[in-house]
Parts: sequence; C-alpha cells; structure tokens
Amino acid sequence: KKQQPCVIWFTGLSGAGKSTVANALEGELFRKGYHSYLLDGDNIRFGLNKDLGFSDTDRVENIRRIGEVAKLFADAGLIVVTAFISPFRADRDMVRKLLPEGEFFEIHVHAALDVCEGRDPKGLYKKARAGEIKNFTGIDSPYEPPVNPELVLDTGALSIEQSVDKLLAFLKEKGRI
Ligand code: GGZ
Repeated sequence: KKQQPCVIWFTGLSGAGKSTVANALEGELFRKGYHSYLLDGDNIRFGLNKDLGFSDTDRVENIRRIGEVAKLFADAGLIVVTAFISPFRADRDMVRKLLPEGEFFEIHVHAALDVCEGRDPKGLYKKARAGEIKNFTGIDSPYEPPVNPELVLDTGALSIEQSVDKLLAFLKEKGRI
C-alpha cells in the first residue's frame, strides 16, 4: 500500500496523551502496511537535540529542528507522526510553512491541565509544583493552544482506540491513506 506523505503534528500539554496516541497511530499504520515514522522525545531529545533544555529559546530550536527532520522524512515519502508539546503557536506555524500546502496537520491532543496533573505519570507536575523543575509547561511556562487545528482529540473523553479511529478517518478523508 502506498501512503501520501504528510506530517501529523501532535501538540498538547505533558500528560495529555500525545506519545500514547502517536504510538498507537503509528502501530496501526504499520499494521495496515503504510510507511510511517514517529518522532518523539525518545528519539529526538536523547539524540539530535540532546544539547537542548526547556528554556523558551531551546524549545524554539527544538521545534525548528524537528520541523526540518519531519520535512526530510516527508520528502522521502513517509507519513511522519510527531509528539512534542510544541507550546508556541509561531513555531507550529513555522513548521506548517516549511511543508508543501496540505501536508501539515496540526492535532491538538487536549486534556485540561488538572486532568494532566492528575495523571502525572512521571511525577513531573508534582516536582514542578514543588519548584524542583523550573519552566514546566502549564505551571510556570506557557502553552498556546492551536487556533485552527485540523483536529482536536479530547483524551479525557476518548479512548486511545477512538482517537486512533478518528485520525485514520481523517487521513482517509484527506487522501493520505
Ligand atoms: C515540559 C518537560 C519539562 C519542562 C522535562 N516542561 O510528559 P513527558 O515529560 O514525557 O514529556 C515532556 C517532555 C517535553 O519535551 P518536548 O520536546 O515535547 O517539549 S517542547 O516541545 O516544549 O520543546 C516532559 C519532559 O519533556 N519535560 N522538563 N520544563 N516538559
């Protein structure tokens, strides 16, 4: 099966479910025989971007590099899935402009801050509240929600499977799969 290249750009707070949904989507695309690649903290922040932290300038550079890498993978014909907070609107818009028209899909993986904080899978919110982590998104660093995202996934209401189904239907509708 042949996919049409594109970048599925997840954005949202820590704990909103970006990595979980992105992994499930990538797995499902693979199972269906499409070629895709997932960019996330595990393969980017520990490799290419290991020199970057969480200051505003480092986050801007983080997203800029990820945008360029996503563009290369899309050039190679893949469906690229990215899972980063990407808190700044201007940076997401910059990546959109980097890509051919209609190949960038901004997906807001949405859960309210108190829901994310309640999940706190890595205990990071607790540390941020205690002042042990500085510049934590949603606590003492801003998150700018998308204005016109292609899709919003409310992970407080949807199961992982439901979110993946929505994404697959969306990709079909857009002629990418
Ligand atoms: C936000 C932080 C921070 C700070 C460490 N603020 O939930 P996680 O743990 O697994 O995912 C978060 C990840 C965010 O990295 P991104 O590359 O997605 O961020 S950005 O797009 O803003 O550049 C979180 C962990 O790193 N983490 N410190 N201060 N998240």
